[in-house]
Amino acid sequence: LSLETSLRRALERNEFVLHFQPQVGLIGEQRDQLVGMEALVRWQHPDLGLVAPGRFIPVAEDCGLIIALGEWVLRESCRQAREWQLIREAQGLSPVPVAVNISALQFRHSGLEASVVAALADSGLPPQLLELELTESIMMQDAERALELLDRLKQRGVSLSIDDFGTGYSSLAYLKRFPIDKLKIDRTFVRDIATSADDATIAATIVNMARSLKLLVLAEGVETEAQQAFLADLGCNYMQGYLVSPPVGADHFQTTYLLPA
Ligand code: G
Ligand code: G
Ligand code: MN
Ligand code: NA
Repeated sequence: LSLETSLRRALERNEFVLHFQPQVGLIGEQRDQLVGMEALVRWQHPDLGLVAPGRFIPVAEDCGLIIALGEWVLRESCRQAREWQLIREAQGLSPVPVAVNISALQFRHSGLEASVVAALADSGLPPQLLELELTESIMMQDAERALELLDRLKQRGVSLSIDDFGTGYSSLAYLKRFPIDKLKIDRTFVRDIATSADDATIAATIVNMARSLKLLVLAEGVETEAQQAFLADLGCNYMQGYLVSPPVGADHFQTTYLLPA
């Protein structure tokens, strides 16, 4: 059986699951507060166990199955975020937005806007609680078309962030024109931030640029308190990484992060 056929079957058999990774404030009143969560897909294989997305997302992208899988991820993210919004509301807690990764093919596919609209409408999730993560290369590949699509998505009320920022090629002119809300600093720049002058400078430059463009900025892959302290000093708004938590299953996420005792 080819991996492609297995993936197609896995979708039919509902074998995909979402894990969630918390995003936490670094500075000001939001310091140490849960500010968001990133949804990350896994394949719960009957024999192989939990399969990481690095193993099947590229294949799904190559064979076009990423469109159907991406729609499932969008729908399930919205459904789960809405369920959690209602649970937290009953406890007097504020809602937590969910961030969803959008692949290159999904972004080029003409059905993306309709998929987003349908996932929001069917779940009842307010658009303000959905964030779409795109990479620089996805946005810059056909920047004029991207600008139009991003403007339409933005008008529908969803927020937009640039994932893995700093690893791709960004036109600063477009960065200013795109209706982006947030930059996510790639974890390769975060890793040696406290020990490498070059990486410290890159991170500081991204944070300063984000501030002058009035964008929020999140650091990915934060694993140590030294990295956290360094990023807080730079004025970085949020962090995500193993220091807080790896991506975890929905039940664990709910009991540990959404409904703290
Ligand atoms: O979850 P993990 O850290 O193993 O993710 C590995 C890679 O898979 C990351 O680059 C992440 O962006 C990607 N990925 C995880 N979930 C999704 C998803 O739902 N859609 C897309 N397009 N990529 C995903
Ligand atoms: O490309 P994207 O940023 O969507 O990928 C998220 C990936 O980063 C997931 O595979 C997740 O497991 C991984 N990740 C999350 N936090 C950390 C971290 O602190 N360190 C490392 N090395 N990887 C992380
Ligand atoms: Mn991401
Ligand atoms: Na990333």
